[in-house]
Amino acid sequence: MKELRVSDGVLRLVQGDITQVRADAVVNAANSALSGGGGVDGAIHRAGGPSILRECRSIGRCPSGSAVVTGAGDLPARIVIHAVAPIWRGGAHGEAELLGSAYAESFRLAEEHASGSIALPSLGTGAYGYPLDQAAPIALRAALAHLRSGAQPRDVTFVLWSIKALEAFEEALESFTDLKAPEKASP
Ligand code: AR6
Repeated sequence: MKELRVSDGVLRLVQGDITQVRADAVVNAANSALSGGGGVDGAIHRAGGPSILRECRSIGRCPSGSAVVTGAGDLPARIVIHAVAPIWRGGAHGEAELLGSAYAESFRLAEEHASGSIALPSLGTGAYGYPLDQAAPIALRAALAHLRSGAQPRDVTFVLWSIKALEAFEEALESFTDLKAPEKASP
């Protein structure tokens, strides 16, 4: 686990299953149809129960780069934020902007729902094929911008499924040169 203090907030990188993490808001890697699927989406709907999919159906759709909120069913969370990453098509189709926007919308909705803590997966880097080494800095920049803005939630945890994903996030974090001394990562 890696933990970094940012202003009066905290940014954490952990390896694990996002459905097992306690946080006010849990982010799902959803699709535009909000129809459920594999990966994080499958795990969240399995662990959270059918009420989440019922709510998704009543919402309808969510465009790529955006997010919507439902209750969390049986998950140890208050809300689920269903964020839709872009499908990777080589990188020249606005993927970076859409991925950044999916994260920014997730943080905005978490604040709107008065969440003190948020757990996020690495959006887009599974079925949607976004290369991990390019997705990790986008995810972290969005999280740092959020924490530096002073907005809620002040407690941000990326829950990374594989050791490869954890390492990609750790490397991206270490490559940022704008992290001042008080924000230095501790091992
Ligand atoms: N906890 C944390 N991370 C996980 C978990 C888990 N339980 N399971 C997988 N990951 P993906 P996407 C990692 O495919 O790329 C779905 O079918 C995984 O290793 O869940 O945004 C949806 O319905 C990867 O690094 O999301 C959509 O159709 C990351 O989470 C589509 O997949 C994201 O992988 C969305 O694709």
